Amino acid sequence: MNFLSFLFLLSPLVVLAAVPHPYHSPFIGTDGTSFVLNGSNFRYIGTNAYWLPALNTNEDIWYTLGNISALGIKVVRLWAFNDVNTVPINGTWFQLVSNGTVSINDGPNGLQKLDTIVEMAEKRGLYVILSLTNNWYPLPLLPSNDTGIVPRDVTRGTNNSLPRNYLSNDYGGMDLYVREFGLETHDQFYTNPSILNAFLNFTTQIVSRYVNSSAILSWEPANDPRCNSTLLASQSCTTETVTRWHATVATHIRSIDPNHLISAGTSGFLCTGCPKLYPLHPNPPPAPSASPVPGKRKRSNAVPVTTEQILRERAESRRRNREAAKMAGTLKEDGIRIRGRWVSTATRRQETQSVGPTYDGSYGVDSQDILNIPNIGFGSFMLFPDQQSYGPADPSLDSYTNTLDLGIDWIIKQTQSANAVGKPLALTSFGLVTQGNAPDFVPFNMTTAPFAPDASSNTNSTYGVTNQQQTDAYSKWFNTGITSGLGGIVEYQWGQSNLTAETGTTISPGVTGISQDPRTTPISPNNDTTGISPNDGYSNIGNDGVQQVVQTATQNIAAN
Ligand SMILES: *[C@@H]1O[C@H](CO)[C@@H](O)[C@H](O)[C@H]1NC(C)=O
Ligand SMILES: *[C@@H]1O[C@H](CO)[C@@H](O)[C@H](O)[C@H]1NC(C)=O
Ligand SMILES: *[C@@H]1O[C@H](CO)[C@@H](O)[C@H](O)[C@H]1NC(C)=O
Ligand SMILES: *[C@@H]1O[C@H](CO)[C@@H](O)[C@H](O)[C@H]1NC(C)=O
Ligand SMILES: *[C@@H]1O[C@H](CO)[C@@H](O)[C@H](O)[C@H]1NC(C)=O
Ligand SMILES: *[C@@H]1O[C@H](CO)[C@@H](O)[C@H](O)[C@H]1NC(C)=O
Ligand SMILES: *[C@@H]1O[C@H](CO)[C@@H](O)[C@H](O)[C@H]1NC(C)=O
Ligand SMILES: *[C@@H]1O[C@H](CO)[C@@H](O)[C@H](O)[C@H]1NC(C)=O
Ligand SMILES: *[C@@H]1O[C@H](CO)[C@@H](O)[C@H](O)[C@H]1NC(C)=O
Ligand SMILES: *[C@@H]1O[C@H](CO)[C@@H](O)[C@H](O)[C@H]1NC(C)=O
Ligand SMILES: *[C@@H]1O[C@H](CO)[C@@H](O)[C@H](O)[C@H]1NC(C)=O
Ligand SMILES: CC(=O)N[C@H]1CO[C@H](CO)[C@@H](O)[C@@H]1O
Repeated sequence: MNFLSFLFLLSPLVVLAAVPHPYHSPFIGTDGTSFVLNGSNFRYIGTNAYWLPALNTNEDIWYTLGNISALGIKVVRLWAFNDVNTVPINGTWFQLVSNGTVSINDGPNGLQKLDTIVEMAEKRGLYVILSLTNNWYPLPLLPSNDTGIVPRDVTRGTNNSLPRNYLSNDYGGMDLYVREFGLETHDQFYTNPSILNAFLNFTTQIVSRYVNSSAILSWEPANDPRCNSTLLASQSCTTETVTRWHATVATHIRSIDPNHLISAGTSGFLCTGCPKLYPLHPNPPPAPSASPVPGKRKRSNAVPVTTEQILRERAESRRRNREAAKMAGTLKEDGIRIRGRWVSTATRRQETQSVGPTYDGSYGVDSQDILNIPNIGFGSFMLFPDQQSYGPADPSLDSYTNTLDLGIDWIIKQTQSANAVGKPLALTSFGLVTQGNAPDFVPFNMTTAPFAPDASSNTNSTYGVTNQQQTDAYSKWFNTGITSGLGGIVEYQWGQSNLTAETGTTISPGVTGISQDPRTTPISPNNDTTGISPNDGYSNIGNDGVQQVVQTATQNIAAN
């Protein structure tokens, strides 16, 4: 903002118009570690539906939002980016990034799709979290042919494929910019001036459309930003690279949009030993003396998560679990005996001495430092045990219990970290792959489904948890999040049936997963023209238990 426009903002009339009283604003704000809406604390259950802009009709968007809202869900997180390097014959696309130049599609199959979603969300009383780019855009793609559709090669060995936009990692993103600008490393997305200019330009186009919409909960600069992706990072990428980029993008968004929150879109990785660009104030200043919000939580005096704490708590929990297993007679010894004395294995010793990649900055992400950037309004984290380890497994526990417990511990540590910064926190996506979803499961960094029946990589025909285990895990994680004070909990992800299907588009007739090729599968014999939403392994469509748990969580979080 230049000095003149700064003065202009200070004139009383403009201040009234642009910055309503924080406690009676139509926009969601924050107060300490709480979200605030119109004078009250706002806590929400949400869902992810990255594919909403790829639906074929506006009615489909309207009904999907209606079904979401009918469960009591208040927030939907989705992709506000859809980058291509060749204009596709049909389907949605937002931005052409090609050979170092960019142009934006604001037509009916472009940003007008997003306009429709935002408008309909507002009518349905829903709020959206809009991500502006993605860390993940793995290749290869199959070659495009005369259909103009560039499919993903999903099932190894068969060349079975899915249409563009079916998978969450098929919407362009950082690696597409890097390639099309003729560069090489993933972190050049964060540091190259031409890419930064193009990305800020795109950001301006999106953000300026909805400055006055009350349906925007927040702008998320990127989904799951890290130093590495399919393209690897240069040696110079550190947590400071990623933190600095967030500060730049947040400053830019704030210069366009004074109304909406800007959130960190990270997976929540912390770095207990990293230097900080935004160190915590040793004595936090008193909270602003605005009129208190009813039911507002007191400012927490939480301290950041430390290496010592993680190691101590892991050792204590192992000891407790070991005792319990001994009592129950289920203890599985995993060490070796030396002269009659029990000694744990070398791996175990090593595991108990390092905090591991989720806490040591290996991914180039320090979510605490990013959260403490002044223009970042709230923190976010994710929980995907099928794709990420959240700590060493405890040998006294079975693998499902380990998954559950590590998830619970991750949620609690994240809350502690955000409390230390003094800002709200949301779990913006979490999921567990079920046996039913396993054939459709494509990890974020891959274009193939490792557990598809015909995948050459498929060595585990029973991969995934049961529906009941998924339901129980979601229930426990929701409850942990609610009792530990999360502002929002957003499941991954919504599944919607009865969508309008058209051959050659993201929603194709008769397609129920990757076992069929939507480009070639003929209209089903009864000429069914409906389809279901994309499934990258986490759709909640096949498990009614999860739908019920989500609904219960919407009631519990409101009552808490
Ligand atoms: C905001 O709260 C006031 C009372 O505190 C209420 O009259 C008004 O209807 C609320 N506005 C909205 C949009 O909910
Ligand atoms: C849910 O979606 C179906 C179509 O799949 C639609 O008929 C129904 O009206 C929707 N429900 C709501 C509450 O919008
Ligand atoms: C890419 O741009 C450069 C100059 O900016 C030009 O020389 C080159 O021909 C372009 N390549 C393609 C494939 O358009
Ligand atoms: C393009 O792909 C479709 C679907 O796989 C196939 O039917 C068609 O023959 C292909 N066209 C060419 C020219 O390869
Ligand atoms: C998309 O393109 C394919 C191939 O040209 C065509 O068969 C199909 O009808 C198109 N679908 C839409 C919705 O335009
Ligand atoms: C898969 O497609 C690629 C590229 O079109 C081709 O080279 C390869 O032979 C195909 N493999 C199979 C098993 O069809
Ligand atoms: C910014 O976006 C506009 C609109 O699409 C485009 O015309 C322009 O070339 C872009 N500029 C840069 C520097 O990317
Ligand atoms: C990730 O990025 C860092 C920093 O550049 C690098 O040292 C490391 O080797 C990368 N890790 C992987 C798995 O590529
Ligand atoms: C993707 O990530 C998984 C889990 O971290 C890893 O096992 C796999 O090798 C990765 N695949 C690629 C293609 O990077
Ligand atoms: C196969 O998957 C199941 C369920 O996720 C798991 O319990 C089992 O350990 C896996 N087996 C192998 C060999 O990976
Ligand atoms: C489905 O459509 C085809 C072609 O339009 C038609 O020949 C066939 O009779 C239809 N089948 C049914 C069951 O309606
Ligand atoms: C409202 C509606 O159309 N519901 C249908 C959605 O699809 C399922 C399964 O195909 C049908 O059973 C519903 O009747």
